[in-house]
Amino acid sequence: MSKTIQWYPGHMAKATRILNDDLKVVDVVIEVLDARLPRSSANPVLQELIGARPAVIALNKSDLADPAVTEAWVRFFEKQDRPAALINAVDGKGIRNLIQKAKQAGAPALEKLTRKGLRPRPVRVMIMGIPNVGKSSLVNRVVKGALTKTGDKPGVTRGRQWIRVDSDVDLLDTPGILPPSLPNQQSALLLGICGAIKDTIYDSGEAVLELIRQLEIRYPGKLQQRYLKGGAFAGNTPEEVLEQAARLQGQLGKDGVVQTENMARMMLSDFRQGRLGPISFETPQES
Ligand SMILES: Nc1nc2c(ncn2[C@@H]2O[C@H](COP(=O)(O)OP(=O)(O)OP(=O)(O)O)[C@@H](O)[C@H]2O)c(=O)[nH]1
Ligand SMILES: [Mg+2]
Repeated sequence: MSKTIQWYPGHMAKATRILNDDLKVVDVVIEVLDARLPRSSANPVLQELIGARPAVIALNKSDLADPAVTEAWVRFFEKQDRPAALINAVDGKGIRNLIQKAKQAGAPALEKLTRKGLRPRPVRVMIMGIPNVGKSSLVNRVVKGALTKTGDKPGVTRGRQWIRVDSDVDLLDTPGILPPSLPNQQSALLLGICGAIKDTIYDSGEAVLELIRQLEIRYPGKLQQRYLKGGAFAGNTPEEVLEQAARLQGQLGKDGVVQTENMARMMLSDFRQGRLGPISFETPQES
């Protein structure tokens, strides 16, 4: 794609400044990553803000990611002394473990307070991450109430609110922040496919071709199984695969012309609903 993706809205710059202020009273940061994209869903701007503060990584949407790959990511981060936990913010899997790790990470800061003779208080945990990775879902799941607004569109959370979880933990949800620029076009498309960038901002035609390219490399046979009943694709290029899938799925216009746009929408939607099975786009081994 030759056109530059213009996707850094002004509110993100403002939100970044607010985050920086809020961070001053925070003991621990939980950085929420998309388990399917732990590299591309990490925001270097947030990492810079977090600095040397204790942090725990939450690999969310683990239900949509390849379990073996997610496990490998947890080991990868922990080897770098970065505590990590795989979670599912919707059904609650792994959240107890995550909060436990956050408490552990915050313990030294609280001990310091007691040594100074100050009263013990809950550990203050800030949830950070790019849009749509499931920060609010995580907070909701932890407090088991619908106190925070969640949505299936990136950029739903704008305000800030501390939530007392129990006598040990306070949580702060934050709005999703994207870095002002992405390392490369592929990362941008994968973030679009996984829902972190608004549909209107990236080229969904390019995105579906990238999805096909990735699946053919990482999970050969998956697309054939779903759209070709196990048969082989006649073509090799992503464009050919898309066109053949459209034909075989009966995506034809009145004049019999294949409707690849419909097929593209269907594939993206199938992927996002997890109907193509668990998929990871990034592994710790690849640099
Ligand atoms: N399958 C699956 N979906 C999830 C999971 N966590 C969150 N979601 C979905 O992802 C979408 C975004 O969730 P939110 O919690 O609103 O994400 P957010 O990070 O708060 O987004 P912003 O506030 O816009 O930055 C919603 O449709 C959630 O239901 C998960 O673990 N698995
Ligand atoms: Mg939110």
